Amino acid sequence: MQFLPLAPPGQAPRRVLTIAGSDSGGGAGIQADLRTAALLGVHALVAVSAVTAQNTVGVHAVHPIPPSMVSRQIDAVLTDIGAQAAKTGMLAAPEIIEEVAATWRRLDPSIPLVVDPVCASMHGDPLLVPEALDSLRRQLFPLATLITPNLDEVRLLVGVDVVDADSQRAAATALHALGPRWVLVKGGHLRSATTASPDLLYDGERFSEFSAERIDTGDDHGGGDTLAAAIAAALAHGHTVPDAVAFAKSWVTECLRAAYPLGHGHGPVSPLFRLAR
Ligand code: PXL
Repeated sequence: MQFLPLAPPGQAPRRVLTIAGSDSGGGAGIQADLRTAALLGVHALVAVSAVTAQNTVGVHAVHPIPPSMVSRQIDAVLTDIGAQAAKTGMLAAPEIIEEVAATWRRLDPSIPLVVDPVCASMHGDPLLVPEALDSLRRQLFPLATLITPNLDEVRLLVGVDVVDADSQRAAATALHALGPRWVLVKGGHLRSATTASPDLLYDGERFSEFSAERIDTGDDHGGGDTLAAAIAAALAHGHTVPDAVAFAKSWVTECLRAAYPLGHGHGPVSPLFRLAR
């Protein structure tokens, strides 16, 4: 695959701000974003929104960060360092989503914002309280350049059960009506897709499909975070949304191929393939 250009030694690389939760198991969330950012040669700025106590088997506890502390982190880094793109992951609570949206409107950083509407872990443990769905839909989606829900999140957000290409289009249309510039309905959990993993991108006018070989592994923890982080990194380099999605799709496919077992549950996808020996 073609990688993003690296900054020359001594010069600042492009910056991506991640607003996300910490996974103590080091597989998903901020830790996944940081790995992908580092291995793609972008500098990650971090606003921690929640701390989770979790391992490869499940989430044991969630501690949301006070909303004002989330906005203080965003303020601190954007007013000094600056970023060329941003992404959100686990936001945990409506108060945090509302604070992030208010901070975004106030700072108006005019940079692409990728919203990965994380609702639950792969074990089904909640990472967002149900009352927060409305804040996502009303406050954050209208500010998003791109939203990247998986099929479980699609069902929660717009009540569409995606089972085939037609319902995937209907879901993309319903999500686009909530205000984001682009929608990517990830097809990774599509039952009818056995050998491919089709993601559908929609901008209100045109649908485009992004397909990649389906990698059958139980070690796919952090796959969605890694995809959104790679999209943000490509956007920070000035790529268009379709080009950034195509790039990130091949990045996450390689990360799935390189995934490794860990603990007694699901191991993480791994960008470490980039350090090929
Ligand atoms: O993969 C979604 C995700 C995002 N952020 C955190 C997580 C998870 C999944 O477990 O733990 C902190």
